[in-house]
Amino acid sequence: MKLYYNPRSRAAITRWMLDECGAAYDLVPIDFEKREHKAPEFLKINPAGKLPALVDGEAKLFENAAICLYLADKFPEARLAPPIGSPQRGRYLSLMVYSTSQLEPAMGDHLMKVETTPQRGWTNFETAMDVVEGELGGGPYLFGDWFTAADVMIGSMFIWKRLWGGPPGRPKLEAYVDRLMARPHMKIFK
Ligand SMILES: N[C@@H](CCC(=O)N[C@@H](CS)C(=O)NCC(=O)O)C(=O)O
Repeated sequence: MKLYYNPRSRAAITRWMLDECGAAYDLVPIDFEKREHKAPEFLKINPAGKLPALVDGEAKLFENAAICLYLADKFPEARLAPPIGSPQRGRYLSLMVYSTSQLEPAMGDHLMKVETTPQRGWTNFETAMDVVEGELGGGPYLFGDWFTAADVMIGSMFIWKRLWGGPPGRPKLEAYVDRLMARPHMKIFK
């Protein structure tokens, strides 16, 4: 597999996921300054011209949530996803999509100090944090003791927020970030 990569990008999330899977992969550096992510060859892999992008043989993938879903299913031995047919699968899929469709834009609004209007399709960040705290329950992860790809996707958002700077957030979510950052494969933005 080839991960098109820049350490200062969301491709760090994919790299973390690949390492949690125990996958073998090569990094293909992409230089944003040189606009390599807009080059015709790269657009054949990700037509949106963004990182991350992953190539696995004939398969070309973009969007972190899709890539993490793909990897979790490709490496079942890593036990990073409830299998198809298991009762937890629906909640897992929902959390994976929630991470990019609601949590990420809500956090983006918050960090950029932009008002969140419900017509856009996502909630404000306070509500998103309520949702994640509720889903975490007693933790330590979103599925109790079981670390899954949903923790990679949802947790990455809060890791990113911490790295962005600013005052610490809610204690329960900060403790979650501490646990995630202590994982041996956590290279995100390091
Ligand atoms: N929703 C996408 C977001 C991808 C994204 O915005 N990537 C940024 C880097 S973090 C990028 O490539 N920006 C360069 C650009 O848009 O020109 C995902 O999660 O994969």
